[in-house]
Amino acid sequence: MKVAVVGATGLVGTVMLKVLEERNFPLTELIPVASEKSVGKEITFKGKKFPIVSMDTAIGMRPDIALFSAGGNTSLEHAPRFKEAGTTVIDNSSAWRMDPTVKLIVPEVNAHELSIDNKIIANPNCSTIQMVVVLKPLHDKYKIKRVVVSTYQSVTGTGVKAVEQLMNERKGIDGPKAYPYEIDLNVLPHIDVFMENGYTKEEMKMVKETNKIMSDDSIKVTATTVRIPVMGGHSESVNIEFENDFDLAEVRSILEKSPGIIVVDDVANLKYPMPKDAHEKDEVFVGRIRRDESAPKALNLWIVADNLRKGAATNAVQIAEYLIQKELV
Ligand code: 2RA
Repeated sequence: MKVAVVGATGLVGTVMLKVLEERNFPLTELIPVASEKSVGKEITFKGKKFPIVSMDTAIGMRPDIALFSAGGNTSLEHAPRFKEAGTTVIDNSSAWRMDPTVKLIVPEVNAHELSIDNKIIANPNCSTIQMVVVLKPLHDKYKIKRVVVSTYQSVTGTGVKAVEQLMNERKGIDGPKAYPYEIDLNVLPHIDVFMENGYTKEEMKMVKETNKIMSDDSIKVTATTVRIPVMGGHSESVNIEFENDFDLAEVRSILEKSPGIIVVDDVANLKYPMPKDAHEKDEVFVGRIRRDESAPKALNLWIVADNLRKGAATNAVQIAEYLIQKELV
C-alpha cells in the first residue's frame, strides 16, 4: 500500500506519521508531502529516511491512499488531482465535510457507509468525532432528541502558533499571537469565526456534522465551543435528552462495551477523564455519568479525547484501515 501524507510537517501530519508507525499500518511506500520550502528535507519513519516531495511529484507517484491535513484550500485544489490519479483521499480539513457527495466518517459510527466509489472521504472536526463516538450507542438504544454540548478545547486544535503563545505567556515573554487575547489563565468563548446567527463556525460544525454522521437530522444539537489553556486534548460537557427513558447502570454498561470508548467514572475515588490522561491515547474517555435531575429522560456526560489523535490523525488512519480491511481501496 503506497501512502502519501499531505501536510507531513504540520501538527496533525506529524501525528499521522506517528500513528501509522504505532499501528504498523501495512504500507509498502511512504510519500511525505509538504510545501515547497520543505521539499528535499527528510522525515524518519520506522528508522528509514524518506524525502519530502512536492504535491505534483506525489500525484505522479500514484499513491493508493493520501492522508491530507494541509488546510481547506490545499485540499480543494489538490484532492481532486489525487482522485484523478486513482488515489483515495482522506481529508482532515473542513473543505469536503458538508459536500453531499462526500462521506463524513467516524469508523465506530458510520464506516459501513463507505464504498469503493468514495475517492474523497472527509474526516470530521475533532470536537465532533469524540462526541459522536459516545452518542451513537446511546442513540441506537434510547433515540436521542436533543444534545447540548459545551467544549473545553486544547490550544493544539489551533496549531503550533497557539501552543507557542500559551508557552510564551506562561514564561512571561512576548511572541506571535494566535488569539485576539491572552490564553493563559483565561478562556476564549470563540473558536473560528462568528456567523450571522451568533454561533461560531466551530459550533455550527458540531451541529451540522453530528446530523450528517448520525444520518439523523431529527437530533437537535446546540453547542458552545471554548478555547482553554491546556494541551492534552478536548473536553466536553454533554447533556443528552432521549425519546425513551434509560437505566443509568445500563447506560454505563453500553458505553463500557462500545468500541473506542473507555469509561472512567468513579467519583468516590476521584476518577474522571482529564486531558492529561487522554493525551497521546486513541480512545474516547467518558465519565461523570449521571442523570440530569432537572429534566426527564436526560443524561449528563463528560467526554475527553486527544484532539490530535482520535480527533484527527487516528480517525483518519482508522478510516484507511477500514478501507483496506473491506478491500475498498
Ligand atoms: C480547533 N476543532 O480545535 C478545531 C480545529 N482543529 O481549533
